[in-house]
Amino acid sequence: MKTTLSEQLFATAKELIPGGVNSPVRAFASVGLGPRFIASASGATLTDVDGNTFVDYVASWGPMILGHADPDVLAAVAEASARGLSFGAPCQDEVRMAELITTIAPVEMVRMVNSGTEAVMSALRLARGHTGRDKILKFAGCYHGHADSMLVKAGSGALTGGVPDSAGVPACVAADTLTARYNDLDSVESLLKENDNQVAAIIVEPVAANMGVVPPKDGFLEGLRRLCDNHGALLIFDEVITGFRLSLGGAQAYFGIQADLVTYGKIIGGGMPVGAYGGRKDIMRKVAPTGPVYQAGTLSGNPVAMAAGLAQLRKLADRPALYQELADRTNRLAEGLRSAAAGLPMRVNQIGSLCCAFFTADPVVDYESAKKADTAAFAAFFAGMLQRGIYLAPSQFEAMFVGAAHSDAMIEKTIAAAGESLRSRA
Ligand code: KE4
Repeated sequence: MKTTLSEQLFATAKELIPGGVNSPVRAFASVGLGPRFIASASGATLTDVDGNTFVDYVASWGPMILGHADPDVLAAVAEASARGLSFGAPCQDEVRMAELITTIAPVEMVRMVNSGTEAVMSALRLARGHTGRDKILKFAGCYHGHADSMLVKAGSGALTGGVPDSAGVPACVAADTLTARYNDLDSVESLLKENDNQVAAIIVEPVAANMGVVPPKDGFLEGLRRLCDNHGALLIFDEVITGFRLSLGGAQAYFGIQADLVTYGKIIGGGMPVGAYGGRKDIMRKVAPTGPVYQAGTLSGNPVAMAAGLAQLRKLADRPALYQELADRTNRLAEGLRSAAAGLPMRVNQIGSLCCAFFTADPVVDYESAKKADTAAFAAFFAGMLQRGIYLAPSQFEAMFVGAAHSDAMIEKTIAAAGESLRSRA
């Protein structure tokens, strides 16, 4: 496989951009390869600058649920762009976006921002402002973006790099972040009791997808709801990944649990930089300019980004059956990977259109069990799949994202490539 131009671009990039990338996990460091620089994408296919094509399971880390270069999304972006790129004033599509999100998802009010990180940091500040409390409880291995208080036992790229805590986070900030064990309600209750009346909120990925994919055990989310109510803390669902992916109403609708605040990103931008936070009106009204919690953004609600997000969300809202189709297709993928790995230490977790192959013989139910995965074995698998035209996330601790553009033939090609990759190593 020719990789000349990617290698040349990476060499130049490393002189000008930290690690040659604008987001760490893209550097392929944990899989010991150089990244492929992508020239174009369409449907579920990526084409790199050397002309190699891949079936793409990164999907821009989740946004591209309809597939890359969706014609309706592109048309909406072109039409909006022709009317100007940014006004710094309210526009009609911001109202349409708020109407659509509050109609299809269980939130009463929403504020648009520019990334999932910004959505999370704003929701945390709002929770603290609303409750008058300082501490936040998160879960080891969950990733909520790179706001200081969230880079404590974080997942995703922070975990991939083997550094779940980050330099530069003041001890006084980290001290207000409590870390519990995912799927372990006792660890949550003991922290709430030890920090009685000090915890503003529990923030959780309702499906953990940044330590690989780890679904909630039965009763876990319900238990968090009960513990928050009993201790006067808010429940924040970080739905940057699960929002509009697990179901049209996200994890709240999928599991039937009402959070107090929810964060969104990825899918709601249709590929453009968009985040959002929302929830109960009595809480959201505390956000400036109607309340004392300040949050702002030059490009928040950008008209072109709104047009892209609206086009994607409208197509999803018009096609509710897609979610079962994606779940069925992802289930077939998961079963195929399990068969391909027969006899090898591999556990495949799957829920909805999210899937992850862990190189471990034991069940993966939290950060501790996820960390037991053999990352060297994953790296070898990743390389074998890449060679066979399958583009996975370059980390054991990320998800495979299945979307509408993944055909049955692509799923079967992926399963066959997995069998060959695993046998070539065995
Ligand atoms: P962004 O700031 O990257 O838009 O969103 C941060 C974020 C918040 N919450 C959850 C649950 C997330 O998964 C993310 C970001 N996800 C990672 C992939 N696991 C983004 C990829 C990257 O960092 O390059």
